[in-house]
Amino acid sequence: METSIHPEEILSHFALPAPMQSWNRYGNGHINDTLLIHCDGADCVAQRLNNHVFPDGLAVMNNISRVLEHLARRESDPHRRLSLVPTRDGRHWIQDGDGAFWRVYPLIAGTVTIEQVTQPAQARAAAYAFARFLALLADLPGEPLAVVIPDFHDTPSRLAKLAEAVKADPCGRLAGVADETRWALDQGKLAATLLAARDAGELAEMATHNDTKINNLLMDPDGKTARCVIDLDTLMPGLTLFDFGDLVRTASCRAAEDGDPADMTADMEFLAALVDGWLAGRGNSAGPAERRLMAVAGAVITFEIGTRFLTDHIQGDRYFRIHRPDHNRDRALAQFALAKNLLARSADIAAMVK
Ligand code: ADP
Ligand code: GN1
Ligand code: MG
Repeated sequence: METSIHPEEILSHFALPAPMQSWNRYGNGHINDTLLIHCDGADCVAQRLNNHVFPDGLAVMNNISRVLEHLARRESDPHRRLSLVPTRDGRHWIQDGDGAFWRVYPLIAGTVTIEQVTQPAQARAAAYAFARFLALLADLPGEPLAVVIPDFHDTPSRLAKLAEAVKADPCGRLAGVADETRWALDQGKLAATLLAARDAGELAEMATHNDTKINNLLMDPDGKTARCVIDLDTLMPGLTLFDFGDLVRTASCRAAEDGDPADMTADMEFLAALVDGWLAGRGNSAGPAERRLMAVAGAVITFEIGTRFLTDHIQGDRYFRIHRPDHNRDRALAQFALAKNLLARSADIAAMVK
């Protein structure tokens, strides 16, 4: 499934801290190509932005530069914030022959990313860090961020895309996922929850991260203290509950995103820690609607990502990188199981918020 990558020429355009010695693939992202670049004493992380998923790479890079510049005014310690390695001609990116954008970040050494939460302290630290990140973005000067993927967290429109894929069934895969697809197509009310509150004027859009998976956070090696929010490609206007919901999706459950559906249950201690960390980080900014809908945001966003995995499975795995046949189906079934479990726990979560 891996595309072949030849970074040497591209990287020669960046003002790396020292000459590149070697490189290897890095991380577990589903969309971009991420490489660890070994340079004498100061490693870097280089990424090729997927230009099918992000057709306007310039808008992505402008959003990221603006936000990093803004964050740098608040956090001077380079070990606690992301920055971009400039190109030799003073830009922050290079386009390759296919038009894809490349950028390089200094590696923030002495940090780890976790794929799964194992202790409540990690969940609390992550929720606090992502919530603080939003607080720092709240006074971003200038125009709103560019919309780099329209309707990214528009769950009803994600559901409509599933319905279209079902109609076309281009790979004849529908029969294998008929029951789960029928269940998903019935969830219009759940899907509409967050946007309905936005449309009713109860929730306002602001700059949000939109991909707050637990592995998009660098932590201290103890795995309990958050250091730096990363993976900023999906920065754009959104609802804070998209970020809380996506974090609940990946940080409330001990199993991986593609785990056995029977293991896709939320841990009550992790949920309580997520709620606690989020409210501490949001402070007075979390209004009544945000607090009320925290109870269901995890279920909505988990359902939404499940819908996207299922759509991609039916369409022949065109969007998310897969590592085995039927991987997107397995991810979808796991996410739907977790969404159902989170829904069943919404009254408990509401009680935690109070
Ligand atoms: P992707 O889009 O592939 O998910 P990320 O930006 O999340 O890309 O990077 C993938 C992984 O690489 C992260 O989970 C993290 O482990 C590591 N990583 C990325 N940037 C840095 C950095 N600046 N310093 C240290 N580790 C990093
Ligand atoms: C993708 O690139 P990565 O792996 O951080 C996806 C997210 C999904 C996530 C599911 C641009 O994130 O929206 O929630 O997979 N990113 C994009 O794991 O679609
Ligand atoms: Mg990532």
